[in-house]
Amino acid sequence: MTDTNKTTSADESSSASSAASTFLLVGERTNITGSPKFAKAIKTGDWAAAIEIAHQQVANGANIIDVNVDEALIDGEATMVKFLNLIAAEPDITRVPVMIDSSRWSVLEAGLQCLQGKGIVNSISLKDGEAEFLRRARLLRRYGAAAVVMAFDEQGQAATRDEKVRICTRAWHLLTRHAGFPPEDIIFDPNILTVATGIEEHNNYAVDFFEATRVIKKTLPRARVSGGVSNVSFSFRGNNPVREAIHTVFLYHAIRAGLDMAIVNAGMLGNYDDLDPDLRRHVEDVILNRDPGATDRLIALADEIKAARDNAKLQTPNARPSAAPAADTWRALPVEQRLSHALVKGIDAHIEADTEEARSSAKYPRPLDIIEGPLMDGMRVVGDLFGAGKMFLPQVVKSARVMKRSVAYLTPFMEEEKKRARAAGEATRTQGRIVMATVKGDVHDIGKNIVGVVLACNNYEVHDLGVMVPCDKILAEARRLGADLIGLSGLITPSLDEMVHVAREMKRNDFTIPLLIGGATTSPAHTAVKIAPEYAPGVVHVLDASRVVNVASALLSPEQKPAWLAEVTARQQKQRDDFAARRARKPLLPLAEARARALRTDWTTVDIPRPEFLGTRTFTDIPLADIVPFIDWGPFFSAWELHGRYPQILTDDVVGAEATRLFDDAQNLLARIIAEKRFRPRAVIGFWPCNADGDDIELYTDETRATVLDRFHQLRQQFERPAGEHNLCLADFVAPKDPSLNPSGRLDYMGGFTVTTGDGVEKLAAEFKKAGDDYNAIMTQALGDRFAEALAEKFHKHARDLCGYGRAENLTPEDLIRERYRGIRPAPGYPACPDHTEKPVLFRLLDATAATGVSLTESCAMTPASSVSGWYFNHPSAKYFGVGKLARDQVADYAKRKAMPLAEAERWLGPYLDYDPA
Ligand code: B12
Repeated sequence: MTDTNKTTSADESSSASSAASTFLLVGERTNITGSPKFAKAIKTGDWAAAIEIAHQQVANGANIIDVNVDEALIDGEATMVKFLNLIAAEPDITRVPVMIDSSRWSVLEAGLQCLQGKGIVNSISLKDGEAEFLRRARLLRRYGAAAVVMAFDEQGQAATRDEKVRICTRAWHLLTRHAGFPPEDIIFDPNILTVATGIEEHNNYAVDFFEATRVIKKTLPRARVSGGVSNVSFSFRGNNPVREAIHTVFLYHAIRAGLDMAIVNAGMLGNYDDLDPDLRRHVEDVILNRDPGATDRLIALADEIKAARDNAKLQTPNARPSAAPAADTWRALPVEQRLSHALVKGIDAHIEADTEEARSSAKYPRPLDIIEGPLMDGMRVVGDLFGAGKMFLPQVVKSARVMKRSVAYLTPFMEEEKKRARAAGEATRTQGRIVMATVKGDVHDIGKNIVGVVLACNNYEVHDLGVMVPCDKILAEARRLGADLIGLSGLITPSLDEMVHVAREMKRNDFTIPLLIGGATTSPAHTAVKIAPEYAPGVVHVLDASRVVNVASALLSPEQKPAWLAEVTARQQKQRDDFAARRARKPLLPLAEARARALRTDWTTVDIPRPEFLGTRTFTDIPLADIVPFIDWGPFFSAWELHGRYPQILTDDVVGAEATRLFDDAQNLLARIIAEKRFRPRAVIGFWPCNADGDDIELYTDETRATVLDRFHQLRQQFERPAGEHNLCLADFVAPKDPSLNPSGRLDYMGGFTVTTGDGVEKLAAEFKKAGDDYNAIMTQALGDRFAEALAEKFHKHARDLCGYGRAENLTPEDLIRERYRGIRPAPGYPACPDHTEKPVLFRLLDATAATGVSLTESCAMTPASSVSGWYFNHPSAKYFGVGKLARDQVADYAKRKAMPLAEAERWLGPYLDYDPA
């Protein structure tokens, strides 16, 4: 399958060698047939609850969400359209592709018509014959969608290996030869069928699936394989521990057979290695159909497990599993194994003593031998476990800290060693050398730091040039150091343009090394469409830290590189073609028409609150402890690549233990930060009288409206909305100047804010870094970001109170985090207002730099990094939305309104343009 909009399954970082880390989970909770909660939300029209379920899916780590609204009493077409349109305005959800799932073609088509990015259709099959299959496939091509192809034909469902392979092969040939389907857009579902049913023919169903998958992956190039996993364990309904074990074991073998993705309830999955060995063996006997008695044995064990659980619940309802024995037995192992154990487990208590023991032993005459021997052996284990999804990011970073301490201990001896090695003409060996930087104008580097640690753990030599690094410096350093790779990072959209510039400069300066692209604002699509064409030797987007080692090793392996890069390049070409086709298919509304569809308010009756003060107020002495209750911990775990909802994540079967350890560490550091006042947050908020002037908002010096103080410029959605929905612009939430729209001429008020955790974040992170403690350095940055976001939430609450209506709120912290209140606080750069150049106006009005110490870079990033700035809108219907793509007419009009040269406006809005600027 080719790219979608942001997160994609087929990103360049995938590699056959790391099947587990590229495997995709398709969230099934937004499927009415499998989720009673979603069914209820849809049936009762509780859209907020339905959206929330989609949110949870993504937060729980789903890479794709399956949406199915098939129900006899529901208007499938209208419901699908409504739900897809609602989630289209939720940036956290639209990050992942949508799989439109229905047994009715009309529902699939209705869904496809309103998807913004590339969609996946679940499913088509040969059930109704070849002609119908091809007709549907060709239609899907027109929408550029990928298809799940069920292994069904005119005779029915394929159950055996041979049937599955025969039907999928026939479908593949038809699709590629007669429907123009790119093979990577074909996802076969060769039917996962229920095992252990007591019927002998069913015993081999899982093995049939694995074998069919193996053949399909081998003989039908670039096709993918998927399946619905819950089916396999239906015989054990009501016994979740056994079902989980079956899913886990099944996936373990299926992924090894080549399964690319699976529809699965992530909450019903465990870790293969952590399964009780006895249960695992019993399940494996069934799944691999090892002998005819396997089913009976598993049924007997399942009954025992169920009885034991029921019993335990009766006796100790709140019992938790007993903790692992306090095992210090590893201290008795030989020193190499102790070093390796310390690295893998992230224990630094004895690392210096153990390192010294190894160094002074006759076995390691050179300190370098210790690094290249036991330490690297340990780190290799860490790298492998992380790559295979068996170790989590915080553990990796802790391992790196142990490694660093050991290396720091050895450094003085190493210096001597290096001098000698150099004198003897020997080179020290690393996997490769990478120069990394956050590009000019951008300040954030937590993601880049994480990537640097993961690479260093895998024996890459990482030269991190920091943040706001100009192109010349990146290239000069890469030359000077003889880098094998350059890696760029960026958080905000203006950085994308800077990345294009770096690529061009690499070409102009005859570089030949590959360029890696990463950071929250980057995407495989943007990399393919805008950056890769500028630099032929290879531009590769890396989605996150778990993929970077595969990418780096493929690019630095002379054997692997040509074919690997050729595949990336081919995929990028396809992404460019899809991008062009999508544009042609979905023309935007002319600006005038979009404006005619603006949100209309009855301004004579709507409540317009007047804030308690006009002008600005600065807050400098904000107790840190007062901010803590406003922290949304969810993104904290995401930053560490632990996906799930807080607090449920702490007890999650798969990541719970690691999440709890991480959270405990965070609480300890937080306590220290608060006690030592290491963060010094500041905030400034302001309110101004205003009215909307078209899509602008005019601010006045006072309520007489005699003098215009300044104006904010806003953008409007131009994509086709379903009947009855509006093409929104933030200015719609402000009473207009135009008397025909606001006959009573009412004055409105809006607010603005800048908040920051302050420069203490970088200072403390630097201290940790200097001490070789990347774990706490990254932790500090992650906490700094949480404080910034929490400050924004806290001051929004204050702003709502100042406007009156906030005082009637009675919200829990969860309600605050879920934004269950009136009013919004969009920040320039967010989807409703993607233009970062509105920040200078806001800063001027708030005198934000003087008030908070936050300043703007040339790309309008804020420094210190842990800062947020935005607006307050009070309108009762104000909501977050995405403006989506912009047509030329609007950008020209916008540039004129801002008195900004068109080319400059186009540069700032680059990723949002629906056309190629002249
Ligand atoms: C947390 C967050 C913040 C935090 C901190 C940001 C941070 N950590 O960098 C705070 C609250 C401070 C913040 C502020 C702002 N944010 Co913000 N923020 C986010 C959020 C929700 C998560 C980002 C994050 O921390 N991810 C976790 C880290 C670890 O991941 P990462 O940085 O992506 O790094 C991983 C990969 O990208 C990759 N990678 C990264 N670098 C590199 C480098 C190389 C070489 C390689 C190979 C790989 C690689 O590996 C990393 C590890 O897995 C995103 C939305 C999202 N879901 O992405 C918005 C987002 C990034 N923010 C956004 C914006 C607009 C802002 C503000 C401008 C808003 C404002 N007006 O105040 C400010 C800007 C701050 C500033 N200093 O200028 C936009 C940016 C897009 C845009 N239109 O510009 C986003 C995408 C939200 C959105 N949907 O619009 N934000």
